[in-house]
Amino acid sequence: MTYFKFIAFLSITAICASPFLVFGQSKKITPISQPLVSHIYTADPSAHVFNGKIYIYPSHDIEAGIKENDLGDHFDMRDYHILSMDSIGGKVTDNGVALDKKDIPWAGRQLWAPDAAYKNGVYYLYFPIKDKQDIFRIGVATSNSPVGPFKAETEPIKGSYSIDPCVFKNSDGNYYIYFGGIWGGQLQNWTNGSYDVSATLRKPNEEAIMPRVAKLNSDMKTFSEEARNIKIVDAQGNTFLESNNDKRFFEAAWMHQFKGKYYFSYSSGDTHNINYAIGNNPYGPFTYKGIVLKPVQGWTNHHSIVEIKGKWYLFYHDTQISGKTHLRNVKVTELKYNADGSIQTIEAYK
Ligand code: FUB
Repeated sequence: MTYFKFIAFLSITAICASPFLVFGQSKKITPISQPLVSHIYTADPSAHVFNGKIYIYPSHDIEAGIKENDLGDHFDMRDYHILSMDSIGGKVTDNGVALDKKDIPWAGRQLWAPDAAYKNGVYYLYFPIKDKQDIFRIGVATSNSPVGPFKAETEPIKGSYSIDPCVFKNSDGNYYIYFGGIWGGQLQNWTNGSYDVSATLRKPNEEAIMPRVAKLNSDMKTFSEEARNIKIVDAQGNTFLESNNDKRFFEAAWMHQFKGKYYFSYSSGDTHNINYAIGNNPYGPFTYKGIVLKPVQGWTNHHSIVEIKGKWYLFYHDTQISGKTHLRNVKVTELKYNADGSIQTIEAYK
């Protein structure tokens, strides 16, 4: 499905009242969960539990007045607000501005989906933003509080590029950063660590573009290696083609561990499922297993998966409040595993 068809397909559902009409039919559907906050627009929720409290690191969507295009220029976000809550279903606090674009020395435009990590008394905020040459890089900022304010390093992380960082703490204490996003996220422009401004998307019969991973150094601010490609494979061990839109990677990487296995999840092709694939170590390969979350209202799909007090939760977003692709709202719902470790697919609407 092309970008424009997909927009049309999903924007029909973009009615802010709930329940809302679906696909132009008179049938009403009801979201399974409600926005966590409604006083600001929030998206791309990376959730963590630090010291027993839940923190959500989202993008802060704004109406920047920029016309929608295929490169996502209309997602012109300028700061981050971190949300916190004591328990699922409890009061959600907006902790104010944690990092502003004006305080990132190398920043150009578009603060996209962030993530956070904690080590030895320091909180690290990882964020993608275009540099002054309009190339997406990943930056890091630090704070002694999980809600900031964060102080950005003076340069982006060396060797970083593209968008959607996810920082994962392995059971052995090492940290890994996963990243990448196609189209507006510029991953198609990067081959062997070099940026090619003229690179195009892959052809349908070519191998799909792969997300990236790098181990972090103990300083949490530098890569210990050149970023590696992550192989997502089918049950026979074959990587996907560009035309495998419902299986291949698009953006929104997340990593979590469950019963000793590594679950790599991501938004797919141009179908925008949240898929998952399982591997035996942080680098993969990861074998495709299925869908965590079906496409949501709005064009993007982005998530995090976190264990909180013995239950697992999916944080995600849709456009329930605004009905507009670039003005999203974060949500949470319970995620369940089957006895064999597979994840029960979530439909965001009934
Ligand atoms: O929020 C901007 C971009 O939209 C994110 O980086 C993508 O994952 C998509 O959600």
